[in-house]
Amino acid sequence: MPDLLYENRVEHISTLLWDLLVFYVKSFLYICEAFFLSLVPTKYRQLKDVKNQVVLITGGGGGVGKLMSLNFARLQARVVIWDINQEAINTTIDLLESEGYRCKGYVVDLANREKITETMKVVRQEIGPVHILINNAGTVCCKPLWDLPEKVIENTYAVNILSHYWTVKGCLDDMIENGGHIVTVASVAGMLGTYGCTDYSATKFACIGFHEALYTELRTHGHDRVNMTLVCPYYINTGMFAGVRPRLMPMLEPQHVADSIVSAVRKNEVNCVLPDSVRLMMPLKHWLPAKASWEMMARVMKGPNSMMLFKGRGRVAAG
Ligand SMILES: NC(=O)c1ccc[n+]([C@@H]2O[C@H](COP(=O)([O-])OP(=O)(O)OC[C@H]3O[C@@H](n4cnc5c(N)ncnc54)[C@H](O)[C@@H]3O)[C@@H](O)[C@H]2O)c1
Ligand SMILES: *[C@@H]1O[C@H](CO)[C@@H](O)[C@H](O)[C@H]1NC(C)=O
Ligand SMILES: CC(=O)N[C@H]1CO[C@H](CO)[C@@H](O)[C@@H]1O
Repeated sequence: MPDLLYENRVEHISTLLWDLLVFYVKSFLYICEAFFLSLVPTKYRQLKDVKNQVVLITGGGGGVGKLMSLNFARLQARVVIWDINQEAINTTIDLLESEGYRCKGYVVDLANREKITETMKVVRQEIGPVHILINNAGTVCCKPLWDLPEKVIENTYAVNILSHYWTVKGCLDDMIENGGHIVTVASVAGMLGTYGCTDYSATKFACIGFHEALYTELRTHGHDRVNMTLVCPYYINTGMFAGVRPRLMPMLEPQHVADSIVSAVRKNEVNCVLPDSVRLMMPLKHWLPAKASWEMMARVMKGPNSMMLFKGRGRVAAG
Protein backbone atom coordinates (compact mmCIF):
# COMPACT_ATOMS: atom_id res chain seq x y z
CA MET A 1 0.00 0.00 0.00
CA PRO A 2 1.53 3.39 -0.92
CA ASP A 3 2.35 5.66 1.99
CA LEU A 4 0.34 8.87 2.03
CA LEU A 5 2.25 10.61 4.79
CA TYR A 6 5.29 12.30 3.28
CA GLU A 7 8.35 13.40 5.18
CA ASN A 8 8.28 17.01 4.10
CA ARG A 9 6.49 19.60 2.02
CA VAL A 10 8.77 19.37 -1.00
CA GLU A 11 8.26 15.63 -1.23
CA HIS A 12 4.53 16.10 -0.76
CA ILE A 13 4.27 18.60 -3.60
CA SER A 14 6.61 16.80 -5.98
CA THR A 15 4.74 13.48 -5.61
CA LEU A 16 1.43 15.26 -6.08
CA LEU A 17 2.65 16.93 -9.28
CA TRP A 18 3.98 13.63 -10.59
CA ASP A 19 0.67 11.84 -9.85
CA LEU A 20 -1.27 14.64 -11.53
CA LEU A 21 0.93 14.38 -14.62
CA VAL A 22 0.39 10.60 -14.81
CA PHE A 23 -3.33 11.19 -14.27
CA TYR A 24 -3.56 13.68 -17.18
CA VAL A 25 -1.64 11.45 -19.56
CA LYS A 26 -3.62 8.33 -18.65
CA SER A 27 -6.97 10.17 -18.72
CA PHE A 28 -6.18 11.47 -22.18
CA LEU A 29 -5.43 7.93 -23.36
CA TYR A 30 -8.57 6.52 -21.72
CA ILE A 31 -10.73 9.22 -23.31
CA CYS A 32 -9.22 8.42 -26.72
CA GLU A 33 -9.80 4.70 -26.08
CA ALA A 34 -13.44 5.26 -25.06
CA PHE A 35 -14.03 7.48 -28.08
CA PHE A 36 -12.43 4.96 -30.42
CA LEU A 37 -14.38 2.03 -28.92
CA SER A 38 -17.65 3.96 -29.22
CA LEU A 39 -17.05 4.08 -32.99
CA VAL A 40 -16.36 0.35 -33.37
CA PRO A 41 -19.50 -1.69 -34.07
CA THR A 42 -20.13 -4.43 -31.47
CA LYS A 43 -19.53 -7.23 -33.94
CA TYR A 44 -15.90 -6.13 -34.34
CA ARG A 45 -15.29 -5.85 -30.59
CA GLN A 46 -13.61 -8.53 -28.55
CA LEU A 47 -16.34 -9.79 -26.25
CA LYS A 48 -16.18 -11.85 -23.06
CA ASP A 49 -16.78 -15.52 -23.80
CA VAL A 50 -19.49 -16.75 -21.43
CA LYS A 51 -19.65 -20.31 -22.74
CA ASN A 52 -20.16 -22.79 -19.86
CA GLN A 53 -20.05 -19.97 -17.30
CA VAL A 54 -22.62 -20.08 -14.53
CA VAL A 55 -24.82 -16.98 -14.78
CA LEU A 56 -27.12 -16.34 -11.82
CA ILE A 57 -29.94 -13.90 -12.52
CA THR A 58 -32.20 -12.78 -9.69
CA GLY A 59 -35.75 -11.94 -10.73
CA GLY A 60 -35.10 -14.17 -13.76
CA GLY A 61 -38.78 -15.02 -14.04
CA GLY A 62 -39.79 -11.47 -14.99
CA GLY A 63 -39.37 -8.85 -17.72
CA VAL A 64 -35.73 -8.02 -18.28
CA GLY A 65 -34.45 -11.00 -16.27
CA LYS A 66 -36.27 -13.48 -18.47
CA LEU A 67 -34.93 -11.94 -21.69
CA MET A 68 -31.38 -11.79 -20.31
CA SER A 69 -31.69 -15.50 -19.42
CA LEU A 70 -32.47 -16.30 -23.04
CA ASN A 71 -29.62 -14.11 -24.30
CA PHE A 72 -27.10 -15.83 -22.02
CA ALA A 73 -28.47 -19.28 -22.90
CA ARG A 74 -27.95 -18.52 -26.59
CA LEU A 75 -24.32 -17.74 -25.72
CA GLN A 76 -24.07 -21.26 -24.22
CA ALA A 77 -23.86 -20.04 -20.61
CA ARG A 78 -25.30 -22.16 -17.80
CA VAL A 79 -28.23 -20.05 -16.68
CA VAL A 80 -29.59 -20.17 -13.13
CA ILE A 81 -32.55 -18.02 -12.16
CA TRP A 82 -33.98 -17.06 -8.82
CA ASP A 83 -37.47 -15.69 -8.38
CA ILE A 84 -40.12 -15.47 -5.67
CA ASN A 85 -42.69 -16.74 -8.15
CA GLN A 86 -42.61 -20.39 -9.29
CA GLU A 87 -44.99 -19.71 -12.14
CA ALA A 88 -42.69 -16.97 -13.46
CA ILE A 89 -39.69 -19.31 -13.15
CA ASN A 90 -41.59 -21.88 -15.22
CA THR A 91 -42.27 -19.39 -18.02
CA THR A 92 -38.53 -18.67 -18.34
CA ILE A 93 -37.65 -22.39 -18.24
CA ASP A 94 -40.27 -23.03 -20.95
CA LEU A 95 -38.99 -20.15 -23.08
CA LEU A 96 -35.42 -21.47 -22.93
CA GLU A 97 -36.56 -25.04 -23.52
CA SER A 98 -38.46 -23.97 -26.65
CA GLU A 99 -35.03 -23.14 -28.13
CA GLY A 100 -33.41 -26.27 -26.74
CA TYR A 101 -31.62 -24.71 -23.74
CA ARG A 102 -31.74 -25.78 -20.15
CA CYS A 103 -32.07 -23.50 -17.18
CA LYS A 104 -32.32 -24.18 -13.48
CA GLY A 105 -34.73 -22.20 -11.33
CA TYR A 106 -34.90 -21.73 -7.57
CA VAL A 107 -37.74 -20.19 -5.62
CA VAL A 108 -36.12 -17.58 -3.37
CA ASP A 109 -37.67 -14.62 -1.60
CA LEU A 110 -34.89 -12.06 -1.76
CA ALA A 111 -36.23 -10.47 1.41
CA ASN A 112 -35.08 -13.60 3.28
CA ARG A 113 -31.37 -13.49 4.11
CA GLU A 114 -31.11 -17.07 5.39
CA LYS A 115 -32.82 -18.42 2.29
CA ILE A 116 -30.41 -16.48 0.02
CA THR A 117 -27.32 -17.74 1.82
CA GLU A 118 -28.65 -21.30 1.87
CA THR A 119 -29.63 -21.29 -1.84
CA MET A 120 -26.26 -19.82 -2.79
CA LYS A 121 -24.65 -22.94 -1.26
CA VAL A 122 -27.11 -25.23 -3.03
CA VAL A 123 -26.34 -23.60 -6.40
CA ARG A 124 -22.61 -24.01 -5.79
CA GLN A 125 -23.13 -27.73 -5.06
CA GLU A 126 -25.64 -28.50 -7.80
CA ILE A 127 -24.34 -26.30 -10.63
CA GLY A 128 -20.93 -24.96 -9.61
CA PRO A 129 -19.36 -21.65 -8.58
CA VAL A 130 -21.13 -18.59 -9.98
CA HIS A 131 -19.14 -16.60 -12.57
CA ILE A 132 -21.62 -13.87 -13.40
CA LEU A 133 -24.05 -12.59 -10.78
CA ILE A 134 -26.82 -10.30 -11.99
CA ASN A 135 -28.66 -8.63 -9.12
CA ASN A 136 -31.69 -7.75 -11.21
CA ALA A 137 -34.78 -8.35 -9.06
CA GLY A 138 -36.54 -5.24 -7.86
CA THR A 139 -39.84 -4.19 -6.39
CA VAL A 140 -41.79 -0.93 -6.35
CA CYS A 141 -45.03 0.23 -4.72
CA CYS A 142 -45.21 3.85 -5.84
CA LYS A 143 -46.98 5.77 -3.11
CA PRO A 144 -46.10 9.06 -1.42
CA LEU A 145 -44.40 8.49 1.92
CA TRP A 146 -47.55 9.19 3.98
CA ASP A 147 -49.38 6.35 2.22
CA LEU A 148 -46.47 3.92 2.16
CA PRO A 149 -46.96 1.07 4.64
CA GLU A 150 -44.01 0.33 6.99
CA LYS A 151 -43.87 -3.30 5.86
CA VAL A 152 -43.61 -2.26 2.21
CA ILE A 153 -40.73 0.10 2.96
CA GLU A 154 -38.82 -2.64 4.75
CA ASN A 155 -39.50 -5.12 1.95
CA THR A 156 -38.27 -2.68 -0.71
CA TYR A 157 -35.00 -2.24 1.18
CA ALA A 158 -34.62 -5.98 1.72
CA VAL A 159 -35.20 -6.90 -1.94
CA ASN A 160 -33.69 -3.94 -3.80
CA ILE A 161 -30.47 -3.51 -1.85
CA LEU A 162 -29.90 -5.73 1.20
CA SER A 163 -30.17 -8.86 -0.95
CA HIS A 164 -27.16 -7.64 -2.96
CA TYR A 165 -24.96 -7.97 0.13
CA TRP A 166 -26.03 -11.57 0.73
CA THR A 167 -25.80 -12.74 -2.90
CA VAL A 168 -22.39 -11.10 -3.41
CA LYS A 169 -21.04 -12.45 -0.11
CA GLY A 170 -22.17 -15.90 -1.21
CA CYS A 171 -20.00 -15.98 -4.33
CA LEU A 172 -17.26 -13.36 -3.96
CA ASP A 173 -14.56 -15.77 -2.72
CA ASP A 174 -15.13 -17.96 -5.78
CA MET A 175 -15.03 -14.93 -8.07
CA ILE A 176 -11.79 -13.64 -6.56
CA GLU A 177 -10.28 -17.06 -7.17
CA ASN A 178 -11.71 -17.87 -10.63
CA GLY A 179 -12.60 -14.43 -12.00
CA GLY A 180 -16.15 -13.20 -12.21
CA HIS A 181 -18.56 -10.38 -12.84
CA ILE A 182 -21.04 -8.63 -10.57
CA VAL A 183 -23.87 -6.74 -12.25
CA THR A 184 -25.99 -4.29 -10.28
CA VAL A 185 -29.29 -3.28 -11.84
CA ALA A 186 -30.10 0.14 -10.39
CA SER A 187 -32.23 2.74 -12.20
CA VAL A 188 -32.38 6.33 -13.37
CA ALA A 189 -34.53 6.67 -10.22
CA GLY A 190 -31.25 5.95 -8.39
CA MET A 191 -29.76 9.14 -9.83
CA LEU A 192 -32.82 11.35 -9.46
CA GLY A 193 -35.32 11.25 -6.56
CA THR A 194 -38.66 10.29 -8.08
CA TYR A 195 -42.26 10.92 -7.00
CA GLY A 196 -43.81 7.98 -5.14
CA CYS A 197 -40.37 6.43 -4.72
CA THR A 198 -38.99 7.45 -1.33
CA ASP A 199 -38.26 3.77 -0.80
CA TYR A 200 -37.54 2.74 -4.40
CA SER A 201 -35.30 5.70 -5.31
CA ALA A 202 -33.43 5.51 -2.02
CA THR A 203 -32.65 1.82 -2.53
CA LYS A 204 -31.54 2.44 -6.12
CA PHE A 205 -29.25 5.28 -4.95
CA ALA A 206 -27.93 2.70 -2.47
CA CYS A 207 -27.32 0.25 -5.32
CA ILE A 208 -25.09 2.83 -6.98
CA GLY A 209 -23.18 3.43 -3.73
CA PHE A 210 -22.82 -0.33 -3.24
CA HIS A 211 -21.44 -0.77 -6.75
CA GLU A 212 -18.99 2.13 -6.51
CA ALA A 213 -17.71 1.24 -3.04
CA LEU A 214 -17.25 -2.45 -3.83
CA TYR A 215 -15.53 -1.54 -7.10
CA THR A 216 -13.08 0.60 -5.12
CA GLU A 217 -12.41 -2.22 -2.68
CA LEU A 218 -11.80 -4.82 -5.38
CA ARG A 219 -9.47 -2.55 -7.37
CA THR A 220 -7.57 -1.41 -4.26
CA HIS A 221 -6.85 -4.98 -3.26
CA GLY A 222 -5.85 -6.06 -6.75
CA HIS A 223 -8.83 -8.34 -7.38
CA ASP A 224 -8.75 -7.35 -11.02
CA ARG A 225 -10.34 -10.56 -12.21
CA VAL A 226 -13.67 -9.53 -10.73
CA ASN A 227 -15.39 -7.06 -13.06
CA MET A 228 -18.41 -4.97 -12.14
CA THR A 229 -21.15 -3.36 -14.20
CA LEU A 230 -23.71 -0.82 -12.97
CA VAL A 231 -26.89 -0.56 -15.04
CA CYS A 232 -29.15 2.49 -14.75
CA PRO A 233 -32.15 2.20 -17.07
CA TYR A 234 -34.92 4.69 -17.62
CA TYR A 235 -38.55 3.32 -17.57
CA ILE A 236 -38.85 -0.09 -19.25
CA ASN A 237 -42.03 -1.43 -20.78
CA THR A 238 -42.21 -4.58 -18.61
CA GLY A 239 -45.32 -3.79 -16.61
CA MET A 240 -43.37 -2.90 -13.48
CA PHE A 241 -44.36 0.75 -13.95
CA ALA A 242 -47.58 0.04 -15.87
CA GLY A 243 -49.81 3.09 -16.22
CA VAL A 244 -47.00 5.64 -16.05
CA ARG A 245 -46.86 7.79 -19.17
CA PRO A 246 -43.60 9.74 -19.34
CA ARG A 247 -43.99 13.02 -21.23
CA LEU A 248 -40.74 13.40 -23.14
CA MET A 249 -39.24 9.99 -23.87
CA PRO A 250 -41.11 6.73 -24.48
CA MET A 251 -40.40 3.74 -22.23
CA LEU A 252 -37.52 1.48 -23.29
CA GLU A 253 -38.28 -1.91 -24.80
CA PRO A 254 -37.32 -4.82 -22.48
CA GLN A 255 -35.50 -6.63 -25.30
CA HIS A 256 -33.32 -3.59 -25.97
CA VAL A 257 -32.48 -3.33 -22.26
CA ALA A 258 -31.64 -7.04 -21.99
CA ASP A 259 -29.44 -6.86 -25.12
CA SER A 260 -27.67 -3.74 -23.82
CA ILE A 261 -26.95 -5.29 -20.41
CA VAL A 262 -25.54 -8.50 -21.91
CA SER A 263 -23.44 -6.46 -24.31
CA ALA A 264 -22.14 -4.21 -21.49
CA VAL A 265 -21.16 -7.30 -19.49
CA ARG A 266 -19.36 -8.87 -22.46
CA LYS A 267 -17.46 -5.61 -23.08
CA ASN A 268 -16.59 -5.33 -19.35
CA GLU A 269 -18.18 -1.88 -19.25
CA VAL A 270 -18.38 -0.39 -15.76
CA ASN A 271 -21.33 1.95 -16.34
CA CYS A 272 -24.35 1.38 -18.52
CA VAL A 273 -26.94 4.18 -18.53
CA LEU A 274 -29.95 3.61 -20.79
CA PRO A 275 -30.61 5.58 -22.88
CA ASP A 276 -27.24 7.31 -23.24
CA SER A 277 -28.84 10.77 -23.41
CA VAL A 278 -29.76 10.54 -19.71
CA ARG A 279 -26.07 10.47 -18.86
CA LEU A 280 -25.63 13.82 -20.56
CA MET A 281 -28.67 15.37 -18.83
CA MET A 282 -27.86 14.20 -15.31
CA PRO A 283 -25.14 16.79 -14.45
CA LEU A 284 -27.78 19.54 -14.87
CA LYS A 285 -29.16 18.47 -11.52
CA HIS A 286 -25.90 19.52 -9.85
CA TRP A 287 -25.32 22.68 -11.87
CA LEU A 288 -28.76 24.28 -11.92
CA PRO A 289 -30.20 26.00 -8.85
CA ALA A 290 -32.65 23.68 -7.04
CA LYS A 291 -35.63 25.85 -8.07
CA ALA A 292 -34.66 25.55 -11.74
CA SER A 293 -34.26 21.77 -11.40
CA TRP A 294 -37.73 21.61 -9.93
CA GLU A 295 -39.13 23.62 -12.87
CA MET A 296 -37.49 21.17 -15.26
CA MET A 297 -38.87 18.15 -13.37
CA ALA A 298 -42.37 19.42 -12.65
CA ARG A 299 -43.13 21.74 -15.57
CA VAL A 300 -41.18 20.31 -18.50
CA MET A 301 -40.98 16.61 -17.68
CA LYS A 302 -44.20 16.43 -15.64
CA GLY A 303 -42.51 13.70 -13.60
CA PRO A 304 -44.87 13.64 -10.59
CA ASN A 305 -48.03 13.84 -12.76
CA SER A 306 -46.93 10.92 -14.88
CA MET A 307 -46.02 8.86 -11.80
CA MET A 308 -49.50 9.49 -10.35
CA LEU A 309 -50.84 7.38 -13.23
CA PHE A 310 -48.97 4.36 -11.82
CA LYS A 311 -51.04 1.20 -11.77
CA GLY A 312 -48.23 -1.36 -11.57
CA ARG A 313 -49.40 -4.92 -11.83
CA GLY A 314 -52.29 -4.28 -9.51
CA ARG A 315 -50.85 -6.74 -7.01
CA VAL A 316 -50.33 -5.72 -3.41
CA ALA A 317 -46.59 -5.48 -2.78
CA ALA A 318 -45.20 -8.37 -0.80
CA GLY A 319 -44.09 -8.03 2.83
N1 LIG B 1 -39.37 -1.52 -15.39
C1 LIG B 1 -38.77 -0.34 -15.28
O1 LIG B 1 -39.31 0.69 -15.70
C2 LIG B 1 -37.42 -0.23 -14.65
C3 LIG B 1 -36.69 0.96 -14.80
C4 LIG B 1 -35.44 1.06 -14.22
C5 LIG B 1 -34.92 -0.01 -13.51
N2 LIG B 1 -35.63 -1.14 -13.38
C6 LIG B 1 -35.06 -2.25 -12.60
O2 LIG B 1 -34.77 -3.31 -13.48
C7 LIG B 1 -34.90 -4.55 -12.78
C8 LIG B 1 -35.82 -5.47 -13.56
O3 LIG B 1 -37.05 -4.83 -13.77
P1 LIG B 1 -38.27 -5.48 -14.56
O4 LIG B 1 -39.00 -4.35 -15.17
O5 LIG B 1 -37.79 -6.60 -15.38
O6 LIG B 1 -39.12 -6.01 -13.33
P2 LIG B 1 -40.29 -7.09 -13.31
O7 LIG B 1 -41.19 -6.66 -12.22
O8 LIG B 1 -40.83 -7.29 -14.68
O9 LIG B 1 -39.53 -8.40 -12.89
C9 LIG B 1 -38.92 -8.50 -11.64
C10 LIG B 1 -38.85 -9.96 -11.23
O10 LIG B 1 -38.35 -9.98 -9.89
C11 LIG B 1 -39.11 -10.87 -9.14
N3 LIG B 1 -39.13 -10.50 -7.73
C12 LIG B 1 -39.79 -9.45 -7.17
N4 LIG B 1 -39.65 -9.50 -5.84
C13 LIG B 1 -38.89 -10.58 -5.55
C14 LIG B 1 -38.41 -11.15 -4.35
N5 LIG B 1 -38.71 -10.64 -3.15
N6 LIG B 1 -37.66 -12.28 -4.42
C15 LIG B 1 -37.38 -12.83 -5.62
N7 LIG B 1 -37.80 -12.33 -6.79
C16 LIG B 1 -38.55 -11.22 -6.75
C17 LIG B 1 -40.51 -10.81 -9.72
O11 LIG B 1 -41.25 -11.99 -9.45
C18 LIG B 1 -40.23 -10.63 -11.21
O12 LIG B 1 -40.18 -11.87 -11.88
C19 LIG B 1 -35.42 -4.18 -11.40
O13 LIG B 1 -34.35 -4.11 -10.50
C20 LIG B 1 -36.01 -2.80 -11.59
O14 LIG B 1 -36.01 -2.07 -10.38
C21 LIG B 1 -36.86 -1.28 -13.94
C1 LIG C 1 -43.77 -25.47 -12.64
O1 LIG C 1 -43.24 -26.57 -13.37
C2 LIG C 1 -43.13 -27.76 -12.58
C3 LIG C 1 -42.37 -28.80 -13.42
O2 LIG C 1 -42.85 -28.84 -14.73
C4 LIG C 1 -44.52 -28.21 -12.18
O3 LIG C 1 -44.43 -29.39 -11.37
C5 LIG C 1 -45.17 -27.09 -11.36
O4 LIG C 1 -46.51 -27.46 -11.04
C6 LIG C 1 -45.16 -25.77 -12.13
N1 LIG C 1 -45.62 -24.74 -11.21
C7 LIG C 1 -46.40 -23.73 -11.57
C8 LIG C 1 -46.84 -22.81 -10.50
O5 LIG C 1 -46.75 -23.53 -12.74
C1 LIG D 1 -12.72 -11.55 -15.30
C2 LIG D 1 -12.73 -10.50 -16.34
O1 LIG D 1 -13.55 -10.47 -17.24
N1 LIG D 1 -11.81 -9.56 -16.20
C3 LIG D 1 -11.73 -8.46 -17.11
C4 LIG D 1 -12.16 -7.20 -16.46
O2 LIG D 1 -12.12 -6.16 -17.40
C5 LIG D 1 -10.85 -5.91 -17.99
C6 LIG D 1 -11.02 -4.88 -19.06
O3 LIG D 1 -11.69 -3.76 -18.60
C7 LIG D 1 -10.28 -7.14 -18.60
O4 LIG D 1 -8.95 -6.89 -18.97
C8 LIG D 1 -10.34 -8.31 -17.64
O5 LIG D 1 -9.98 -9.48 -18.33
